[in-house]
Amino acid sequence: MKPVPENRQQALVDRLIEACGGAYAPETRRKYYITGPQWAAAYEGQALFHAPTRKPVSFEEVIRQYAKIGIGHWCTHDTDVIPTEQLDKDGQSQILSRIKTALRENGLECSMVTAETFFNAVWAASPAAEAPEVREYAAWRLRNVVAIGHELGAKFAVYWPGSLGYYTQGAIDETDTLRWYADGLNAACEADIEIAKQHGRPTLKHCLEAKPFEPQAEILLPTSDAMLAFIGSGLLAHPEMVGLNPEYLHELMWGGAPRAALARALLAGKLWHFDINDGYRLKHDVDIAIGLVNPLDWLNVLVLLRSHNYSGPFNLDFKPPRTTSNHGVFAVSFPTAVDRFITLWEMAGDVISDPIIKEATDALKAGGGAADPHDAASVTAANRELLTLHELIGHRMVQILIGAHRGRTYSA
Ligand code: 3MF
Ligand code: MG
Ligand code: MG
Repeated sequence: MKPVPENRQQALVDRLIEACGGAYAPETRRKYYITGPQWAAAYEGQALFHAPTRKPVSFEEVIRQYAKIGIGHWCTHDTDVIPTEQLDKDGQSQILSRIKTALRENGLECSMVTAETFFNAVWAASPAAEAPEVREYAAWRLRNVVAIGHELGAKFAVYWPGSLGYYTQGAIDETDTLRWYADGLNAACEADIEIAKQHGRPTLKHCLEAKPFEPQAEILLPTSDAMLAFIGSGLLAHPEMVGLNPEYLHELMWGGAPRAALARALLAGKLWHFDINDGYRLKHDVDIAIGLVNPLDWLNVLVLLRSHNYSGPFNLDFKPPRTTSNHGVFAVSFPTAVDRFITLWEMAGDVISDPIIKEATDALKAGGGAADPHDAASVTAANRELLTLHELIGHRMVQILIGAHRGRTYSA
């Protein structure tokens, strides 16, 4: 092939993505509770070792492009859109009114707001630092995020306490830090109760998001399970207002099974919001888009969520790779992420209604009917053949994933 001149590359990408087929119409995509973060689309490719590879994108452009793709909800950190020094000032109200205009003109809703408590230098020692003025600043930021949420019509507030930890052990007392962190969340919930009353709206659902490492060396609430224990610790004034926003990759990062972590959150009644992406076990936060690494695991996750009627948002918290251009972010990255999600969600429906999986599962639950349930040998023998069905179910899941259940034949 001859070199492809720069001015023909976008057309090539557009033609090939069209040729891939399988794209859903924007109206179909909008039927799913999919939310698009400002920060994901505006990510310029920078990181600790990386310079940006893309140009900045305004929130107006992100909202317009999400509308075109069929992503019906938008979410943001306070400082993605409002410069830190303008928070709770005139600049904030002006930006909020521009956001509301952009959302209205494009038929999008703001689903969630989140506080940036990890980027600014003020969080060097976390939002629950020893110095009371840092904690007062954090409480003020959280209260302001709640106010922004109500102003924009959001239903959820998310908190990722990425700087709640340390680089060197022994410098802080973890129990103090956790108490102080709870004080910040309590301030957010108290403010929410007041502001919700003024607006005649329900209070927000406050969702904690855990990540096991990054950016600190040690994180005090590293997993969704740690977050559940924290919610139940007695430190929160309104534990009923606080739930979870697990992130798929964050659970994989510590070596856990995302599906099992989600099951524990479901049992606790705290699975309220879900960040969807992909990546590798026991690696850093690569934020690859859903289904590009672990489609079978993702199918399993969605079977669990469909079986338990999860009805919260699916938040596209991934990062378009640095190799993707500004054009590619909206031409390839977001539409294909959405379409893989929808495909896997629909396949999860196929799994749940698959007669083979259903019969196998029912048989396993019926058991073999041991003559003496207090005799190990008799119980073991009664189930010996049935238990082969576990592997059969695994095989069937793969068949459904690759379409082989429809009777694919190969020339061999
Ligand atoms: C970091 C994350 C965050 C959180 C966000 C919402 C930048 O790994 O996942 O995204 O999702 O701060 O609270
Ligand atoms: Mg993440
Ligand atoms: Mg996240």
